[in-house]
Amino acid sequence: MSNYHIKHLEEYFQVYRKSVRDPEHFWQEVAEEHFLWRKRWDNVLSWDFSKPEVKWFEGAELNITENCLDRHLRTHGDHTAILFEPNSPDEEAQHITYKQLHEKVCKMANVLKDNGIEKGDRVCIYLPMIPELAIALLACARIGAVHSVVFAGFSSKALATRINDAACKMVITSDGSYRGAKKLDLKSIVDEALESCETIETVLLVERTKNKVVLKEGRDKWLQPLLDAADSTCEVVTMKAEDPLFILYTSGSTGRPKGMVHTTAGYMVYTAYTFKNIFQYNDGDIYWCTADIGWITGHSYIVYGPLANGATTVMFEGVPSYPDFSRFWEIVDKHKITHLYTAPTAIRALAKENIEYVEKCDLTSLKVLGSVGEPINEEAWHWYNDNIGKNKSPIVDTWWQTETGGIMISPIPFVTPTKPTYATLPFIGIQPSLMDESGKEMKGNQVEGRLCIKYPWPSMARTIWGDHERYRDTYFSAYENKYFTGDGAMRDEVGYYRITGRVDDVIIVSGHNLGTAPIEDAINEHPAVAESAIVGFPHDVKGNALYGYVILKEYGETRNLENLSKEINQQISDRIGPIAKLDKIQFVSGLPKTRSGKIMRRILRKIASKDTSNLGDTSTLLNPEVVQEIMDNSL
Ligand code: 6R9
Repeated sequence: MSNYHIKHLEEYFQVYRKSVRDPEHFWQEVAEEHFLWRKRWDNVLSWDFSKPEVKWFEGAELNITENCLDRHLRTHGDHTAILFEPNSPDEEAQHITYKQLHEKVCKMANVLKDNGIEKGDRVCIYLPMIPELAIALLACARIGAVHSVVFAGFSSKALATRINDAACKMVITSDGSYRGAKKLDLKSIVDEALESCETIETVLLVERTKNKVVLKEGRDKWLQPLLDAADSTCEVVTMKAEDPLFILYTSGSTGRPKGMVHTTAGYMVYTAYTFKNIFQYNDGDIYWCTADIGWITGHSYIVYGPLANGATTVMFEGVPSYPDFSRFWEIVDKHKITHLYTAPTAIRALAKENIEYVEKCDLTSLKVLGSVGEPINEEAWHWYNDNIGKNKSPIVDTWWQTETGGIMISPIPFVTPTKPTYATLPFIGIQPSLMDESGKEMKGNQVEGRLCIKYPWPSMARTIWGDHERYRDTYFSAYENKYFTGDGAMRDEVGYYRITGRVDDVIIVSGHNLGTAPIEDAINEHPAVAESAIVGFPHDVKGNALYGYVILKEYGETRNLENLSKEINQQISDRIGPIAKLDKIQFVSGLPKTRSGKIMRRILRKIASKDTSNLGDTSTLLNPEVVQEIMDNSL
């Protein structure tokens, strides 16, 4: 029996049991039947969570682009691989076939090689959502270079930190980017970043907005002429199963971003297998994930997972509100989208607008809807289900993380009965467990605890770039022999999981993970600021918004506090990016602290959420009087 495509609930349970009883045998079968290998593995899995060390398909050799491109040429060469929808609806969409994509990737790979990029070198990609972004990832993968995509909304400082952390040799960027009515000047952000980066030898520039740019002699080159001159075939570099494929940064609870390292074989097998089943993708379907490739969702479910399955994957350059709030639904109508995978924050933003924006479009092509990035609230779930899915397209609420590489808990559409706000059942091969405060695993149903995973799965991150110890401390030290996710979850009476949110110092704003520490660091760098604390509070579109409590060096200072708030937000924007700006800033004389000097965020969170009826135990506070002051002046 082929386990590749699950079609009934009974089959899910059967395959799940098999995948848990004998994971090695199960994944070996999937790997054998559905992928192209240059050399077979010697060993399916070896692992030790105490080190932690995890190796899948050791000894195998392959190239992921051969699986995403070359092997489809014979059967799918003229099928659309990437369907590009530009920012402006007036600009024509592009249908790039597998044949064309293969050629474009080969050319780009040759340009990278001509510019000194070799296997193992790190290449930073800082591009808007244009086809060159996907092509750049694949070109790196083809020659074994490790790509490090930085979301093109990050500031120059954030970009520089990431370039330096991975010691990248090259940046691929563009003259600019379109975001709705705005035009952003990416090249000067890169120029500014590179003032503090020593490892970059070459900058390749895609022309997109025709912004005026200054080229730095000997470093910066326009990409197009190089592509035009490049050879259109490029032999793949054979990769070992555990060779790194990419680095992708995610926020942590300390200031430095964590460069999660994903390797080749396991990542390929798991993203391809999850894509096929969780979206029930069939030939001829048109699949659209609205994420940006700058995040893991875009890596796994715009690029690698869909292409490994020979699917048509849509890349959208723009935003849901441009030229108006009908844009998403117009794209669905125009391209006859069958699968729409988006985020709760987008759903909430669009649900607030006039329903006519939806109703004027024909959405009958839709078959499956997806949600990712944060818990989807009941109201948004129903709006999505009723108005977009018309009660016939199942919603897959997919829980996973940058660190997990692929979807971990999710319904399978038409297979798993859905339940609003529940990510439902673990995917094939995934063994979740809920832990109580004392570190004991909670057995049975109707329990709530901290979500861990107790057995390796193929696409898990293998380390943090340059800091394996931090990898161990962050994910494998809280509970012995388990991967700790940082999320809380409950398991209902039938074993369905509902993710309740982060239990650490990460706050999810509009689906973006933000660590409190880097934002506080950015605020504290302002000369007038002595100390600060950031908490999240509920926001009806963003899910959470940020509330900052700031102590000034001279409290009661006569400076204009409004201007100071603006300066603080500007500072955050410069250091991290506009996504991390604070919605509210309250100047306080002190912060509630424990005797050991720890800020009691629990109290600040309650005040920010206007939930002050029960602040819990404040007796351990060093300075309980400050709580009343903060409440009295709360915004
Ligand atoms: C894929 C992605 C990971 C964090 C994760 C959790 C939250 C993601 C969710 C969800 C509830 C879902 N999260 N999907 N919470 N339901 N369906 O988003 O990766 O950016 O690393 O974020 O996002 O808190 O721990 P990443």
